[in-house]
Amino acid sequence: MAAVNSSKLSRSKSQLNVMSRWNIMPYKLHLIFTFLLLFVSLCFSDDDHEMEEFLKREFSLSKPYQGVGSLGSSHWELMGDAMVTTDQVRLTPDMQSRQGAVWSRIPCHLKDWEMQVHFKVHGQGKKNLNGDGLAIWYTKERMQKGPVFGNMDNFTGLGVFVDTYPNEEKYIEAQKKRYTPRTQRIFPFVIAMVGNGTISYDHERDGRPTELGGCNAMVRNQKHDTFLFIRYIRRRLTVMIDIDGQHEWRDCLDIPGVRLPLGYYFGASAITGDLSDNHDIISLKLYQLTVLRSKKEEEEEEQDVVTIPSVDNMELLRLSQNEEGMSGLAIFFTVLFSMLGCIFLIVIGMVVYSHWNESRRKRFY
Ligand SMILES: *[C@@H]1O[C@H](CO)[C@@H](O)[C@H](O)[C@H]1NC(C)=O
Ligand SMILES: *[C@@H]1O[C@H](CO)[C@@H](O)[C@H](O)[C@H]1NC(C)=O
Ligand SMILES: [Ca+2]
Repeated sequence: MAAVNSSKLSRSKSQLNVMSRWNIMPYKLHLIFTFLLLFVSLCFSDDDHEMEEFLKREFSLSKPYQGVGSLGSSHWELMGDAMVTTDQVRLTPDMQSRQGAVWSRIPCHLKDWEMQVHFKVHGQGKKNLNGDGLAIWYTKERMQKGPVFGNMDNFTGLGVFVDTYPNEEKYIEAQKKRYTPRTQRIFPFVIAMVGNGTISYDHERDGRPTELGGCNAMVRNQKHDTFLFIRYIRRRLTVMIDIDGQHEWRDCLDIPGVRLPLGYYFGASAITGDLSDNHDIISLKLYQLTVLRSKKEEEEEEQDVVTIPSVDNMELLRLSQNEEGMSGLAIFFTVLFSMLGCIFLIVIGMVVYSHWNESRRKRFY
């Protein structure tokens, strides 16, 4: 109320007053800004540790993609069917049997980082008549063609896949087997995988045997922007998505004990088969995260240098994922059977009541 009154007042007063109002504005703005910053930093801070982030241009790819794809003059190199336009790096067009990639030329030696991926998957195909998806990489190898979303199999490092086609579901359906709720997934589905050079990605099963975790993500043919965040702090891998146009991050997976060596390459790749889509990268932004470490932590990391990617307690991880699936199934059946039970009791009750009613009427007549 007071604010409205004062603004009316100032409008009726002299130029000088208006001037002084303008002098106050920046101060207010400043206050608001400080609060916003505080709020944002609170939201983004990693538990009890302070954290700062710096955009690293040499590991980032954004408009106008200066020099990308031309010889040697950029930090990024194109491969296969990938093409640069004014608005995006198109990894594949919406055509069959294409594959393309964009790879950083510089190995990354940052310990803690976050990759923010602005991407777009779109095409003419109807739902589930599109494919196959795109991948974001942090690997030892670069510029290799192959079956894993346009990259080589048995890769060494981290892959985060936006899988847009349910191969396993179609495969099981083709064998005329029933697809059970436990295994049912809604596609597109995002998963993460860590390879050590000898682990194969199982394309027919959408990578389930080797996945660290995942989530569904309706990213296809969206009018708003879609983002993927891959954060790696203190050997903890977190993947988040922002795909609803609400500028909110949604957790996708969060796994501690992910050991990734330094000096690997960032990249993005995509593939189409019989089914296709445009797979576009609009930007890749890499932030260095400066995480305060205690002396002890630093010493431990120096003694325990990672040379081969691995994930601690991978067996436990897989077990807990299966249990999660089972308990979901258990809940489903519990609810189903209790509902059936209720309906059964109600029907019995109605039958008994109507019999009792009839026999009572018969007694009267
Ligand atoms: C890679 O991982 C597999 C499965 O965890 C393991 O059997 C194999 O020994 C690992 N290879 C290397 C080189 O560490
Ligand atoms: C990947 O590794 C598996 C098992 O180690 C092996 O059977 C397969 O031939 C390898 N594939 C490629 C393309 O190297
Ligand atoms: Ca798939």
